[in-house]
Amino acid sequence: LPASIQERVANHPCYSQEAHHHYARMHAPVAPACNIQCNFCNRKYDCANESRPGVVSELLTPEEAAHKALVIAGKIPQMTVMGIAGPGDPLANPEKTFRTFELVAEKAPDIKLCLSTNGLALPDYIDRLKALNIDHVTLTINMVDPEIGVKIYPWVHYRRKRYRGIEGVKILHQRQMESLDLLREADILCKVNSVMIPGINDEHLEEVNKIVRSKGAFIHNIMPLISSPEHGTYFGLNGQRGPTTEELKTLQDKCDVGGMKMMRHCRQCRADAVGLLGEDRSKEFTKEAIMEMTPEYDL
Ligand code: CLF
Ligand code: SF4
Repeated sequence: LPASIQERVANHPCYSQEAHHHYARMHAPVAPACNIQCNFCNRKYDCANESRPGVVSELLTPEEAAHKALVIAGKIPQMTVMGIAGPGDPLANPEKTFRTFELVAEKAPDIKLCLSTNGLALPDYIDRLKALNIDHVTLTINMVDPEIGVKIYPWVHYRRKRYRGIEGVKILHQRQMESLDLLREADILCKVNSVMIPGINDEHLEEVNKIVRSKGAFIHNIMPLISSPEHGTYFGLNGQRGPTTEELKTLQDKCDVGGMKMMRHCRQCRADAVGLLGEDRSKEFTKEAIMEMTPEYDL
């Protein structure tokens, strides 16, 4: 990696395999709404854009989230990144998401801001992301072929209208491709997450990998579908299984052909995760606990 890029990822635990041993992140669960429907999602739980589906996060207001970030920055000095990753899609909740980023940028400018989104709304907000100096954006891209997308997305809500079936998927696909281009042009480091769904997109993800690589993505994170019937997702109820560890690794190896890094250390964090990847300290930092530690911050 060129030194200039090395420097930009050196303390981001998701963008650098090395960094994840030393640096922590926190998620601000401020974004409940979503603008699409995924067949692996049950809206009561966290978004699979990033977060472990099937866990409920405690929603925060932007002020509560910024307060929490300041408290945690004091308690966990290795906490270098605050990400917004759910529980829905952050850019389907633009007021809450941007208010949180703005408060943290103002009060704690050293914390890196990070965003994870399905990309549908991103082209509308690229200028605001740039203005906030956001250097890390994750797009969840599960297909580059709408015929495959219809098996994953029953509908898409775009500009006040709901589009079902292929019509909606085409809009999502076009906006995701545009988002990749805009992020590259803005020189924002883009991570692509893809959920591997056996029998649906498993054989297609190599193609997704090629396209996102050609569009300048920095790193590709292929994550296994987690679908258990008790979470009541469409896929779970219809017996859709997730990939085995072996299947996942085989696909990641096939995609690991140079030109773009493959992420292999993702822990599919909760939307309210706190700590090193794989370490879950969210219970230590509930709203109540935070108030006990430091009741007030001048936000
Ligand atoms: Fe959070 Fe995501 Fe930013 Fe990381 S998580 S918004 S890029 S700061 Fe990381 Fe967690 Fe995997 Fe995400 S291990 S789920 S890739
Ligand atoms: Fe659910 Fe996330 Fe998909 Fe929205 S983008 S439907 S919150 S998994």
